[in-house]
Order: sequence, then C-alpha cells, then structure tokens
Amino acid sequence: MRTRSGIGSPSRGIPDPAAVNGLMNAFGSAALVLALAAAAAAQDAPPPKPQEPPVAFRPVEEAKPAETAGEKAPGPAVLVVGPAKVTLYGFLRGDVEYDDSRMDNAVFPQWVLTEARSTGARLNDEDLIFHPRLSRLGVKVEGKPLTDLFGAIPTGLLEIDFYNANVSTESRAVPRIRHAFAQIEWPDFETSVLFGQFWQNLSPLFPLVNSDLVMWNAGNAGDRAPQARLTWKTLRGSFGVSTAVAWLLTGAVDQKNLDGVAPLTDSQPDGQASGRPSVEGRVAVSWMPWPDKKKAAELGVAYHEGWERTRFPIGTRGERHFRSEAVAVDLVVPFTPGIFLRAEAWAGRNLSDIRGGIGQGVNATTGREITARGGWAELEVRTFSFHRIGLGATVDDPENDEVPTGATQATAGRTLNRTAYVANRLDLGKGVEFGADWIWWNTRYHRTAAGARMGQGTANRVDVYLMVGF
Ligand SMILES: [Ca+2]
Ligand SMILES: [Ca+2]
Ligand SMILES: [Ca+2]
Repeated sequence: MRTRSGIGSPSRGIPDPAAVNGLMNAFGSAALVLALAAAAAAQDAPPPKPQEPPVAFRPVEEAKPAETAGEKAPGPAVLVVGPAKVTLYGFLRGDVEYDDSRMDNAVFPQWVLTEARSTGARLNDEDLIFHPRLSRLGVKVEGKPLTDLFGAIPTGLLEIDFYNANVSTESRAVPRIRHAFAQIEWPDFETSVLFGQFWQNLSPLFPLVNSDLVMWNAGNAGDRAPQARLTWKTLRGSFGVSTAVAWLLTGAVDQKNLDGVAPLTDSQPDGQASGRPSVEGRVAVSWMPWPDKKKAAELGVAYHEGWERTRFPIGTRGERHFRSEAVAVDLVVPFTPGIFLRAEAWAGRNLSDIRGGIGQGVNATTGREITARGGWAELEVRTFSFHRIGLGATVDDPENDEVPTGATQATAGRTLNRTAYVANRLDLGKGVEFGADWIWWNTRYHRTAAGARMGQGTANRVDVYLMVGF
C-alpha cells in the first residue's frame, strides 16, 4: 500500500532501470543539497501513530505504522500512569503461507532459491508454514509539558511483535523490538528530538502485500535502526513541509562483519568499527488534493550515507574502508478518496543495511561495493466499504558484474529480484480484518566464475491471515 512510481512510468508499475538512473542523476545533487540543508536545520518527527495508514496528512513517522496491516484497529486503550498518559494498541494475528517453490526462508522470505537442475535444486519445491509471529503490542507514552524546557512535551513508544529469527522451534516464538524510543517535542517551534529505535529516515513507505518481510531486498528499502533524530515540520493550511535528519547505527540491519568470516577473525561489526554513524536526511512536501482533508499526497526525497571499516583487508583489492550511499524518492497520491498510488525508487551502492541490493552490500571476493537500484509501485483501490485491493510490482536490480560468482546457492550472486502481486483486505468491522495475498516472485542468479549457469527461481506465494486489532 504505500507507493510511488519509479518515476518515469507510474502506469507501468515497476520503475524502469534507465529511468531510475536518470532519477539518480537528477536527484543526486538535489538530494545532497537537501540533506545538507536538513543537517543544518532540524526536522520532522512527531509521535508515531502506529495504527494509521501512511496516507494521512502527517509526517511520515506517523504515516508508517504497521509493516503489516494493523491499520484498522478500533480505538486505543488509554491509561493514566503517574504523570503520563499511556496508550495501548496492537493486534492478534495468525498467518498461513504457502510457496509453490522454495524461498530462502519460508517465514522470512527475501528471494527465491534457484531451480536450475545443474545446481542439484528441485523445480517447484513447495512449502507451507503457519505462524502467529506478526501479532503486535504497542505502548505509547505521553508526559506532561516541561515548563522549564519551553513547554516541551515528552513522549515515547515501545512496540514489539514476535517476528524474531532467533527461535528454537516455531511454537516458541520470542518477542522482538520494532520501535523503542524517547522523544521531546516543542510544538511552538514545530521541532522534535528523538533517541532510540525507529524507522530509518528514507523510503518510509511499504507495500500492502507481504506483511512478513514487506518486500525488503525485493524492491522495498527502509528498515528500522537505533538512531538520534532531529525533526522540523510545519503545516500551512493544506500544505506541509517536513524535514528530518537522523544519525543511525550502521549495520543495525545487516550486521555486516566482512572480516569476521573464516579465516578472518575480527569480532566487531564493520559499521560499529567505523566509529561513525550513518547519516540520513529527508525532505517531504505534502498537500491535500481532496476537500475531505483526510487523504494527503506526499512527495519525499532522501539521502543516505554510511561508513564501514574492517581490521583485515578484504578481497583482491585489499579494501578496509567501505561506503554506503543512496538517494531515494517516495510518493503517495490519492487519485480519488478511494484510489491511491504509492511508490518508491532508490539507487546507490552498498545498500544491504537499508534493504537494497538483494541483501548484497560488498563483494567479499573483490572487495568492491555493489551498486543497485530498485523500487516498487502499488495501486490501492477501495472497491467496497469493506474491501480494498492492492495491485503492485517491485524490483531490486544490482549491477550484474559486481555481484559474487559462487557455484553454490549460498555463494551465488543474485542479479535480479522482482515480484508482482495482488493483495486483498477485508474489513470485517470492530478491528477484525481478513487478508489474502498472492505474490509472483522471480529471482535470477549470476553465472559462476567458470561460466556455469546458476539459473533462476520462480515462486508463487500465497498468504492468508485473520487479525483482531484493539
Ligand atoms: Ca518454480
Ligand atoms: Ca520503503
Ligand atoms: Ca569487522
């Protein structure tokens, strides 16, 4: 559900690579300027409202609640605890997922395994999984104004689910932090400061389909990470501007440790070892195309840069320093109050920490960063008061010549990861939702160094779920 065309051809759904290149050229310098401006000023970050779709006229933070569909819960439960107002929200949910061909992981799907017979793989190797891991609980805290701090309002949020890879069995899922942050807002100055874990500050939208891994590494960039963030946002009539700059932990998502792989023995992730944070800036404008003042359009442009350092030299180039860079755009357009276009496009290099490049940041054989581009677009249509449908496509396209050339599934380079999908959401009322998704998924692999084909994999993934929100 959220979206923006890749620029170039919204009607086609998938951003055309050439168009994305053009976009990168066009936006590269602009994004840099905006990011710098953002760094010089302050930016956007009000308390998130985890239960609302990103179409509402509010800063992206609030605009990106649930990776999953949590967006239709009824009213939150509010408690008063000491000096704070505490709001509970969340949902209980169970998913049933079937793949007609083997994914890299049935619960955390990122790409399709190759089906090339020469690799020993099987064609259409199906799987089935049941899990309640997306059930979610959130606690939002809002304190009383701090008069000595110019009327600052303290807020905070803790949000957990059970989508944690570190479990012994599927019946023993364990909690995972999604968000956990403390924030201070100065309403008079339209400014706020946030410390803790929250969304990365680029590509804030995510598709309606695939509540599990939201098409990360298949075209949708932008995960969550520990950070410090400064936000400034303003609203003038129906026109808004929001600017945010964030300093984030590099490696919070990919935990990259290039010199921690045998025979190298370094124990520190390379992002931490750099001694520097990633820096991300985003500027967005929003407006109300419809008189109902409920459905906002928004266009955002973001820039990302990060640094990694290893103790031991990596690859034939003997590199010890690595850069991560990206530019990204995101767009939400309500064509009518019931039809939305949402899309993102991005391009850069060494993007595994922001969920780009099909999880490939640096080629450890050569010691080079891998460049990639991608994005996704989705049309969401409200057909009836109780039904929404999402039609979309995603693509993640690393530079073929830069990915690894291994001869096994685990070491082969992934050159293209793309999907097309249909998502159905049935609103049964009182916070109850039923979903049914179908995703066509195709992943291509690079030939081995010796020139042998590693082929490709194509899967159909179906997910149905029942959710009760509160
Ligand atoms: Ca297949
Ligand atoms: Ca995104
Ligand atoms: Ca390291």
